[in-house]
Amino acid sequence: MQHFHANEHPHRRYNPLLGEWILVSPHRAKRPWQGQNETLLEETKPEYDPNCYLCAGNIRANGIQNEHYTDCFVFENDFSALLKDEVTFDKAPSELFQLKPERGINKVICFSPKHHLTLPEMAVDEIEKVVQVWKAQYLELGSLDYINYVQIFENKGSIMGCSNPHPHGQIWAQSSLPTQIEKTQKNLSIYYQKHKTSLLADYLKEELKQQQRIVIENTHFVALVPFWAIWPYETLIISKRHFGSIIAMTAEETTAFAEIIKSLTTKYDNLFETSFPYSSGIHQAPTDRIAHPEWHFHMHFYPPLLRSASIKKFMVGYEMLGEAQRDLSPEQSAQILRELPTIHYKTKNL
Ligand code: H2U
Repeated sequence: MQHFHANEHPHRRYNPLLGEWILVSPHRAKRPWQGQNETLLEETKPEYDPNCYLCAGNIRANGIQNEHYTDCFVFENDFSALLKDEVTFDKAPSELFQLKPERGINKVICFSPKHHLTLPEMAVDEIEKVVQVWKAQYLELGSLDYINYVQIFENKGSIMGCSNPHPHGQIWAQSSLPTQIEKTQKNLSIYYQKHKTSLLADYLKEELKQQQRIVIENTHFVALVPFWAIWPYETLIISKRHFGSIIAMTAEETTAFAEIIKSLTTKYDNLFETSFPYSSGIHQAPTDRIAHPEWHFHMHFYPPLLRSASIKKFMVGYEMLGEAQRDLSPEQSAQILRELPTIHYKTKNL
């Protein structure tokens, strides 16, 4: 009987943040591919697009004019998924048909007035301004009495369902903890009560010791492929210091956070020499006016691309019915990302 080797034998790994298992099949990474092969058109975009609803001074779908902004611009989503209005509700509780009203606010943040840029192509001080806006929004929305959680995220690329290439992200603030946050909070709390330490601080210490899944590191943050990653090039940015939310970040940490976002997303673009699509988002303490020593600031990047600018991983079949599965090991992905340059491919010959 062969002895188990994580690079050769199928195995399951545990995600301690969500309390879920994933299946890793490293022996399958070399299988031939005869499936979908989409072609991506990378057209050059103008710095200003008169037809873009996010460009400065342009008119949005509902007739409102955007400010003539010069760095970031925030507005309330004209097609919000959540509404601020309070409603009366007197439906009797039912075990199998549970329902409750949900209040919230949705905002859109333009990262830059320059239509043709994306985060990796922006300067660190420009990304830092985005981080400052995230801080201000977390504070402003989180201080509303009916807002208990603020989800900051970016959907990048049409393959992720993003409706416009103009650099932008979104914020959804709401009364309840969304499912992913509720699960994460439960697991962080159990760990904190047991060990009196932060789960992610302990995890990061071990990752820095093992040096197998680190992609990039600076004085205050580490970007790594988590041991339990499900997307081929999924990463997690973790703060080295244990703090619960973006408002606890010092000035130095804010700059370091902007720097690591730029370096990581540049590596992503360099991987297949394309504007790398992903959904990314910050996970941090709820704003429910309760102390949350268990929370540890982190940012997830979930990119779908698998083997080229056009071939993505599908979460289908067994993954919809059983559990998430990957072929390329997180260690192999981390090595590939680690070895990529932090100079953007579009600028290397300038
Ligand atoms: P996505 O590209 O990730 O879909 O985000 C764009 C958001 O912008 C989307 O939620 C909003 C959409 O509702 N939007 C406006 O608020 N005003 C507009 O004029 C068009 C789109």
